[in-house]
Amino acid sequence: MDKRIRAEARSLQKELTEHSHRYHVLDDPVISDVEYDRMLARLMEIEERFPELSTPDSPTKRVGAPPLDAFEQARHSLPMLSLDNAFNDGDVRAFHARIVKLTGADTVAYTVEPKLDGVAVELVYEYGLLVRAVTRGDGVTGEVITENIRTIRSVPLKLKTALTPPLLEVRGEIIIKKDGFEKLNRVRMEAGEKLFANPRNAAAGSLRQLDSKITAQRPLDIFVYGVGRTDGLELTGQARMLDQLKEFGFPVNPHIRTCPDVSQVIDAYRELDRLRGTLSYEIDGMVIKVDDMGLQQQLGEKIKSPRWAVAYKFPAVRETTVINDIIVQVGRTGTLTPVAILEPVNVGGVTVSRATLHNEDEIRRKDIRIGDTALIIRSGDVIPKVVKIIPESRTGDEKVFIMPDKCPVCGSDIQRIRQDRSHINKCVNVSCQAQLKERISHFVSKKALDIDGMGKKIVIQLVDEGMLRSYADIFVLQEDRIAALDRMAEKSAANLIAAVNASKTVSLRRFIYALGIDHTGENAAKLISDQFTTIEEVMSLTPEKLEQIHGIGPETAFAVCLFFSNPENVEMVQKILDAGVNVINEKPVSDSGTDHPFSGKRFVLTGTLHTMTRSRAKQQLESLGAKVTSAVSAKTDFLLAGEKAGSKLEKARQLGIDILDETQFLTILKREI
Ligand code: D41
Repeated sequence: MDKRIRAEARSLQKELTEHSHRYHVLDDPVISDVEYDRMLARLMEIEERFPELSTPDSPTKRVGAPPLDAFEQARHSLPMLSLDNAFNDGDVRAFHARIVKLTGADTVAYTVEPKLDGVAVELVYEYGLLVRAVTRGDGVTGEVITENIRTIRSVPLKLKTALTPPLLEVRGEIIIKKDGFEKLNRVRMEAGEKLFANPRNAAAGSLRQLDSKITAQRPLDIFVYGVGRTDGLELTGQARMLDQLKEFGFPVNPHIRTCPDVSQVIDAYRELDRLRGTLSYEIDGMVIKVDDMGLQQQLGEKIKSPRWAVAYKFPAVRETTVINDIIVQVGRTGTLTPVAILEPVNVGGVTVSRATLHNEDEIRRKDIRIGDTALIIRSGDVIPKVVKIIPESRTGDEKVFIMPDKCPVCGSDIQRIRQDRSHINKCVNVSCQAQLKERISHFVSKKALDIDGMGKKIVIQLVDEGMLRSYADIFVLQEDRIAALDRMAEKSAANLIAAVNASKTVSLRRFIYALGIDHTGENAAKLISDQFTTIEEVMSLTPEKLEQIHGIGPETAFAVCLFFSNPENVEMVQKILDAGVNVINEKPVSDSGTDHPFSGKRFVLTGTLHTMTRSRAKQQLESLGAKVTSAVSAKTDFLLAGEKAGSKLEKARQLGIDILDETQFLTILKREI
């Protein structure tokens, strides 16, 4: 190849990268769009003729890659924590007072940032190159969306620096600006496609595309706000870190300020609230962070959020509308909740047509009647609420709501139970179809067994058809019967069965959470699964033993024991296990020691697995300290061979490597540590 062609390609790559950064990050272009497009077209032509000249950070890589079959999962090397909320100045002063108390500092400087309403992601740069991008997911593991992220023009594919750090994990928020959102929805409307409810949903939907060529068409943007693991960087404070990230070429929000003390933080919040309407993107509050990283370290973190940061939310948005009806919903535990059916109204950019009314007492207290005009608030992602009615709008035709005395779904008796200072109404029939649908939906939800494709609608259909009477029925669903359901394509039936099978290996943490025990959410489930290894062990715990776990209160301890003291529940769990579900423990290597037979071993996975996906198997192995590689070599310790294993199995046999089938693998994986 001609040396001049190579030089031209390199020079175009460099210049286009610089111009793209000036345009998308600095908002300060120095050449015209036409000129940019001409240079890009020339570079594409060269790279097509000489593919060896196309580097991973070439600007031509932003147009999208071949579509994926599914997203891989990846574990964040440091968990992506969430933020506690503050709703008024008092909350912020209390946050500050706790920091002063815990650190003994006289004054604390804070860096404050607009809180963007988008999708949190982590971008991993190795030796300066973008190698991986992962969604926040549940904070521990997320989906690998590297190809989609590459299409975002303001994301650097390569760091702008001569002193490249070996590792930099950058965290930020992917957003769609207001004008881009409106244009996107206009185009969708013209094409007869479903509209996105708000910019955040549009951003999330765009990142969830398996075909990155579609993502490339969406007006996505990013602001970065922090780092995960780094190697080769000296970081001392939040503001200086953001400056460093800006120098590396990342977009950092221009409205970030450092405040010398908490009073200025509160001033900055007022200022940001005033500015809010003029911003080109949506924000829902301000994030306040202790600037000094030494102090941050000293303060540390709770299970899900750091002690050194808080989100000061903007007040909820309000709107008035008419209550057309009040219906009663039956929840997972049988609780009847009255819900207001509203004349649809736009509240802060979202169309609201329902609002919770909590319980009968609340309706009485607020004297809410069918036909009333009411004030509705919506704060962030919380369910809209009816604040009060507008008495001046009464005509006299409003109807008083009467709580039914039988369950509206199964007709069973309703029990009135005192709870705190009010009453709740409960359907006494544990096999009530409405409860069953809610329980199963919870059992298969993202944070529980995570059965993809088993949304609320499908669950309702399956229960109505009599195909689901208990959790265990999920695992014996038959593909042909599902395919025969209304509105169900053959392909989706097959996908659903595959997802059910993949969920058959589940961590103890997710399993406990999935059971939907009172007072036992994600947190409690994690705390319990950190202390115990098997579900059998958890089922036989006493309240005293549970209460010894730091973070588990008497209510949870009692609820868990009560749950397992019911023979029906024990039988229900046994049936799930009999249906082929493997509950395994995924303790991190650090607390489990290195005694597991798989720890430190090199694995290659091949073929189709039936009780989990390969990526889940990989996660499990890595959490035990094993290494998973793609090619079989003399260094490989084990080959995990699923169905239809091909050449890798052959090679492993030739090399005399230990081969495990799925059953053998699971037996060892589940071994107590
Ligand atoms: O703008 C944001 N949405 C934002 C989110 C921000 N400016 N800073 C953040 N800082 C953190 C910590 C302090 C935990 C590093 C965050 C988030 N977290 C966050 N985003 C989503 C979950 C948590």
